[in-house]
Amino acid sequence: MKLITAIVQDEDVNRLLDSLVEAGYRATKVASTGGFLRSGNSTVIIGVEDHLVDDVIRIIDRNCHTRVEVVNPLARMGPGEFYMPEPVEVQVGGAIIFVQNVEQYLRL
Ligand code: 2BA
Repeated sequence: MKLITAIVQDEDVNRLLDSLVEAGYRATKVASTGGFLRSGNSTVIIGVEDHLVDDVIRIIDRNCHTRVEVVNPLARMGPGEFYMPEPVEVQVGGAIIFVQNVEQYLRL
């Protein structure tokens, strides 16, 4: 068995959960925050048999889209002094996916 952890954008998560449930998968959504942008994203955890991993990844791929975010970095000039450099574009993924082996899966 594998544990798939997918970090996706909030805009995509409900559609993704609908598609997963419709296809018969069990999934858990956890609210999360990206370390770089410090804005909300969603982490979806899905436990599946090994042979179903590719199908789940296909469903994630179909439902999660890459977007460009414009961020305004705040740069420090000296103690207490800041300036606003040009906004920069950051491409935020469709999804970041980790696949890990599961030692035990218990439903009590
Ligand atoms: P954030 O950390 O908020 O990152 C948002 C986007 O900013 C990233 O998109 C990437 O394009 C850019 N970025 C992140 N760190 C950067 C850095 N040190 N320098 C320059 N640009 C940087 P994605 O790569 O698609 O990641 C989307 C979200 O997935 C991330 O949000 C984070 O929450 C998660 N993530 C990505 N890679 C991860 C990893 N190796 N481990 C844990 N979480 C990860």
